[in-house]
Amino acid sequence: MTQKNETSVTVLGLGRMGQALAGAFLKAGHPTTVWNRTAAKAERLVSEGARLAPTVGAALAASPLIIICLTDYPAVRELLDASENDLAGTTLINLTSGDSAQARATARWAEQRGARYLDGAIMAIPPAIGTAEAVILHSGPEADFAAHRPILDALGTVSYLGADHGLASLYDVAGLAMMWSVLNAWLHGTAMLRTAGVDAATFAPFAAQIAAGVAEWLPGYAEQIDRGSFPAEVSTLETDARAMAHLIEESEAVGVNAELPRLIKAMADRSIAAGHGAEQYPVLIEEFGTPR
Ligand code: FVH
Repeated sequence: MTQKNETSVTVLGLGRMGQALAGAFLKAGHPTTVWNRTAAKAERLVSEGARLAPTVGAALAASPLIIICLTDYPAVRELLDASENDLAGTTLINLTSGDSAQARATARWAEQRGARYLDGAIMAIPPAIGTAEAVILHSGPEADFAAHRPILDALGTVSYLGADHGLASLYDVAGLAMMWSVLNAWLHGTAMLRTAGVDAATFAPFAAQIAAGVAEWLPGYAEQIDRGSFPAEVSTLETDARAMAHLIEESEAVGVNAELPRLIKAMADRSIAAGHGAEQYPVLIEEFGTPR
């Protein structure tokens, strides 16, 4: 069994991501114990020097730091609930994707079992793990993050967000909102241009330029949101709503899906009806912050 020294680490879950995580720890020279429900997935890692634990209990006992990366939180809880280990002195870092409520509930469970707990979110694909490109977010007690940071650094660009265990998951889904919104806008524009014979590859560099330009507006717009004041420095929401109407009309005219711009226009119209037409676009934060 792996010697339980300060730099040893256990990885529970050897799917695509878990294998990449364990591989990065091995490459950085950390004694690494692994466990997976389907043991065959450990073969390559064992050939690279990992120790395969025969049971979850043995895997938990092997290292002071346990990295968990399974399909989802119910799988994590099912696995950990079945273990009878004394987890005092053990830090669990759960890098499984989920939502903030699941992260907080798992933190409470871990604390009741005497374990230290950090939640995490991986914003990278498996081949990027172990490189600076891999962004890995953590939240929970800062002292626990600081204590294990030297080991976590083997995984990529790691960062700490705050004491609330739910923060890493919240940032994760906020990042997904960004990613899909940008991609959906590009797909919408591409669908329109294709009706005029312009292919996706021709539009892509123009679209990238627009996305980069819009990204530059974010710090100034963020200031407005944090101040709660939206003076129309460059445009009003009413002006933007007219442009949204053009987008809807053009989409309908060329025969592409107009649902997305209709949804955004409906939000702008509600905001204008509430008296915000002369303010600047980020005033829509009120609409985005209202459950519907
Ligand atoms: N792969 C990616 O690009 C993304 C990038 C962003 C973050 N995600 C999240 O990482 C978690 C794991 O994802 P994955 O890609 O490794 O997923 P799989 O290859 O499907 O492996 C799943 C592992 O979970 C094990 N497992 C599932 N259910 C159970 C259970 N009830 N008890 C024990 N283990 C369980 C599964 O075991 P096996 O099927 O091999 O026996 C795999 O080890 C995920 O949250 C992503 O959202 C990855």
